[in-house]
Amino acid sequence: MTEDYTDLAQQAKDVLEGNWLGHATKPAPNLYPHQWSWDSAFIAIGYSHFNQSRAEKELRSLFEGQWQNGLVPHIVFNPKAKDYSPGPEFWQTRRSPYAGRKPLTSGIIQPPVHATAVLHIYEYGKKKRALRFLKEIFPKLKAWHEYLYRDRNPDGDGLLYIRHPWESGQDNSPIWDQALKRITIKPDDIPLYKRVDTEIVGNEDRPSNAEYDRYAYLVKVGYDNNYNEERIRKDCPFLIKDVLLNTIAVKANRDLAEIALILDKDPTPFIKWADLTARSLNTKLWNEESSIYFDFDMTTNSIIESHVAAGFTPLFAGVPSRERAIKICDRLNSNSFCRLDRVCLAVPSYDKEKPGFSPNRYWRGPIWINVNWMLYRGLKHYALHDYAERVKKSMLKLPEECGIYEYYDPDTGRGHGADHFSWTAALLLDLLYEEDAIV
Ligand code: 2M8
Repeated sequence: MTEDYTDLAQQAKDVLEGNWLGHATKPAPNLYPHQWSWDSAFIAIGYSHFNQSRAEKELRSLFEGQWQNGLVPHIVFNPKAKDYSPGPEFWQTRRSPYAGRKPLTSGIIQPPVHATAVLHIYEYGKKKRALRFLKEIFPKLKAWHEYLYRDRNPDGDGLLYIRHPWESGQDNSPIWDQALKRITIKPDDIPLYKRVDTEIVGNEDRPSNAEYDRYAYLVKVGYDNNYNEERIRKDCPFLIKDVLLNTIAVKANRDLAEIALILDKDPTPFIKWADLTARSLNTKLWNEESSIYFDFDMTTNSIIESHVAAGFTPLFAGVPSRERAIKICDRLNSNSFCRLDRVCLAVPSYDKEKPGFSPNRYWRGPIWINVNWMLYRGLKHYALHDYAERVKKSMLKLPEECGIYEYYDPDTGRGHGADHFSWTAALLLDLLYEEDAIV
């Protein structure tokens, strides 16, 4: 790259520094004052290029919240932050025999990007130090993946399920619309909660109250069942095999197998899991007509035909055949997403031509940098360079021209949600370092 990105890189580092809590990095200054699981993995990927010790600390502190059954919670609460809802008491994790008392955590998961982040630290860090970290974290990563394939894989097909929209990381994605609509709850069944998110960013950028009622209710299903996964599975009206989470699991298993090899341990279980999940994504969730992978609803035993960008992320884990990868690229290169021959930015999170598309409402249309980062790496893997270049350019242009935001309007590029957003900064840095754009 010819342009000088030193200033932009410094801005991104300043964002991470500003969000540093002393033990971990919060996703954004006000909206997200705790530590989030997949955010921390993306953040560690960014740090791995210029601050190895921070990258390690980030993951170490997240795994301090790991449950005894291996579950890595989606939030590890920061005791100093009081103004986030739902807070630690809402989760009642003490009902679980596996949850620790300190630090307090939520009771659900997020996509397992962690092994990928750890391998990144090894690849870019000082080897001797990284090896010590690998040794320390390997048993924890192993327990985490064992949890996923033991407790979230009831059909044995390697397609892990989520039991809350927050577990996918894509809170109000259109994927969940039908499943959430089916849940009819009596007002008494909704635990009391207070929304603070809409006091910080615009109402129009965030999920609706009806969605929040259901999010709160699904948390209750977890604690009412003492976080016993077998009981939750029988009781929970929301059980979905999600493409994004499963894609990330494939990649994480492949990376954990690499880590095992580096440590002279047996990589076989991780390779088997990766192969199993990849095969099922291909045989069960691929849709030939629309060139996309769709989620699967376990409650109705049916495919959820929702055309979201996450449906193309299997590229990131090398899941599709080359033929399918080319079809995916053609679909991306259309009016529904982002055409190469038109003025358009990166890939929006939802098909622009489908009902319910919104350029600003969170996971229902805006551009997210983490999804584009996965697509970029996937497209490069399949040597689909033209499209990969477009995605890369936008990933640089958006933060440079519009600020380091949580998400962006796909038409105007305007930033939405939280400003100074950590994973946007971290993945931008990853891109700049990988492309040797920082001197
Ligand atoms: C968003 O989710 C949280 C709930 O977990 C929220 O809305 O408060 C999502 O975008 C999620 O993917 C992300 O990890 C989290 C923190 O950035 O925010």
